[in-house]
Amino acid sequence: MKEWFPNVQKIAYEGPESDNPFAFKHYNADEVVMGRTMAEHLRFAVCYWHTFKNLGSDPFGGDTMIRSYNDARNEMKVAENTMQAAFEFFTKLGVHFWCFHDRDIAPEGDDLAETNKRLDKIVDLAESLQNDTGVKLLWGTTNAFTHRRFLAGASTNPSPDVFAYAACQVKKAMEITHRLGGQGYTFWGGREGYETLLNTDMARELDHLAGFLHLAVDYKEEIGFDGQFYIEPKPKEPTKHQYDFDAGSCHAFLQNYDLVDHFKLNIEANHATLAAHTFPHELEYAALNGLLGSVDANRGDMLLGWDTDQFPTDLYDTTLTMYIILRNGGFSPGGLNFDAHIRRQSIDPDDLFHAHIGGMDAFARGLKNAAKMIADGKFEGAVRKRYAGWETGIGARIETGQVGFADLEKYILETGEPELQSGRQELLENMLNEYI
Ligand code: XUL
Ligand code: CO
Repeated sequence: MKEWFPNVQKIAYEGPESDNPFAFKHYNADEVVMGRTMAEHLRFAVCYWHTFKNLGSDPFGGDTMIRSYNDARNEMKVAENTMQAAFEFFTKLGVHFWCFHDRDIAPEGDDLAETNKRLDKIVDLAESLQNDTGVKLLWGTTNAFTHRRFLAGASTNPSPDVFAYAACQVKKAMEITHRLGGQGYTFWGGREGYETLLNTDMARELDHLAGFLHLAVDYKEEIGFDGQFYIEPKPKEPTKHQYDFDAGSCHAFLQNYDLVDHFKLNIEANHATLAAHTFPHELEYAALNGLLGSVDANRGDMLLGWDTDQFPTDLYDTTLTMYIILRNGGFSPGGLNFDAHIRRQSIDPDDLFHAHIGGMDAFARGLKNAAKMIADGKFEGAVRKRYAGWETGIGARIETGQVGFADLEKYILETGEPELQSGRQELLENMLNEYI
């Protein structure tokens, strides 16, 4: 069989002393950390759209990357070659999962029937490659935002015909995800949002979005798909205001529309920072509301205000991410999907390997750091100490609902000015540096 990445062999773990750029220095798939292997904890996935379909174009210029699998005369041949190349890449990298949008893997035909036929053909190939390699589908999704029919959104489009078209697409994408044994299905809001309230009936659009998701929940049941549904928050881009703004607004929306039992969140690092939150903030909020599902691992750029989708290399982020995930029992059936693309000037296929190796090593270090932080218990101890006042006396009586305002007034009149304690932020930050 043709090799699409002949320069690169299977990536092995060689340890921190290695200077081989095509080896892992920290990610050792079978190494056990806190009772599970690194592979079981981290559940890395490669995303199809950035890794194989993003060829470096930006708003100012076209593609910069030349790939042998794109060099075929017809679009379906390109799609087949790309799928072969993708599974070679997954296998050489040693990731166990992948993620895709329907339109990443097969080009649209002249009408929906032809488009679906093309998808089925490529899914046949994907299924046999999954069987040959053991690589599994973390989640599937729909691209209902690139085609011009979706210029004003999919389920929130003012046109019911566009709503119906999007439904057909999600129906089919759920079917193929199910067929490929997908462990989840993601709804990212695409163009579900608005540019100006002057032309937008927000109440109606939100009702339609919820109605659409209820139809998806019904269809999930109908076809017996038992994967996890995810909503992926993002505050802006492509619309000025995306309805799934952040974890908090998604939570409120899911509660309002009686959907909260059917969804978890897929938290993306760069979407968190676009919402002016930190990535750990979004993870923690999701976790404490039972919504921590999966992660789109990437990072933004402090100096650029858009979704740069860079590969994650920040050890503070990976450490704090894994600290939250480990303390919440891990994230199966979710995982760490590299929703990231290499920079426009990184034009070689080798760069795809460097990027993923770096991201996997960064998360492996984050995992080990977090495991050590948990074992040492220093941070947990500091937080426990800070809130110790709630364990006994007046604190316990407030928490258990035994006192009213009048009781609290009496208490303060008796005890006087509250005693204050330091937040010790600098000390805790110094302590964190010792783990990085
Ligand atoms: C867009 C984004 C998407 C979703 C899948 O910003 O993150 O790639 O992850 O549709
Ligand atoms: Co994403």
